[in-house]
Amino acid sequence: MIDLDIFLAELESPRLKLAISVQTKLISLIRQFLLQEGLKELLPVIISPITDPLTDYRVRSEVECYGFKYHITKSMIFHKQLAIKLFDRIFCFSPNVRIESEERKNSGRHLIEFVQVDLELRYANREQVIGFGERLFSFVLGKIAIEAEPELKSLGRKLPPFRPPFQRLTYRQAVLDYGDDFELKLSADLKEPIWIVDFPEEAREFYDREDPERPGVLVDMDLIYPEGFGEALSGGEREYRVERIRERIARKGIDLQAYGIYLDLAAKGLYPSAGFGFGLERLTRFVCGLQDVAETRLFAKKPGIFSL
Ligand code: ASN
Repeated sequence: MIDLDIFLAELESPRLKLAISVQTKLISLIRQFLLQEGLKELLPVIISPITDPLTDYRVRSEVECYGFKYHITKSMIFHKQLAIKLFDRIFCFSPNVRIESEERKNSGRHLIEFVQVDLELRYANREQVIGFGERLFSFVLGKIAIEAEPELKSLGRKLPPFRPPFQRLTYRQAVLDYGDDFELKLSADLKEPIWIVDFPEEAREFYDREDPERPGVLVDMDLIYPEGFGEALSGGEREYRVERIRERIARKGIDLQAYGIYLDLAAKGLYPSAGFGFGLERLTRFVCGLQDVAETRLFAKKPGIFSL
């Protein structure tokens, strides 16, 4: 059952009003930066026969139309790889649905429906997208501190400085220093963001490119927010050669047929590329200094909780 009182209180919440006002400005700044950089904005794909496998490719929501089965987008990764055939640099404000485990209900960082700013750059390598991400975050965070000053003041938020280049830590080192679940502990120790690079193959999806010189190590990265806010951004270089993609899918134990359409398209040729995505609600949470990502949007859906 939906708790109508909680829902009605949300519609009168001054804090939510402030957060959404900041978010509106963030959306405008992100778009401004990306358009200035010459990226084309794609409209989001909501349903498709292919979507990101993520942790378990069988966990996905489906809709049936005209006898065809579509999946609700978990991320537009494959559409990004295809779209850069038309334009060399693209982005999208992409709504994603991910059926997270109920244990994540109170993580403060998970919503089953969220918006990801997702971008891809043809022929780019990791170094270039890291630089691009640093410029994007510095631009947006530098400007929002000024443009949303009244809202941030009312929320009692003082943003920490963002001075790129940010430090880097390998995944291996992060695990050695903080343990397997390093994200939050590391984040809590940080005063500035940090890049985590070189995820092992088993920690990521099949589309992140394997380093040819270091088998099992991927040419990818995450950006971690400081002050305990956790992951900001995730991305990397992509595997674009169909044989290697097929091998990686098989190594994951995924049924090749589930990605048949993607493999057939990849066989026609994909460009080398790199890109990343970042959650808009998580960015809003960080900028506003909020406890819970559910405080950044109306109709927020936490894992396991039925809501509007
Ligand atoms: N957007 C991410 C990327 O570009 C993929 C994801 O959301 N899982 O790598």
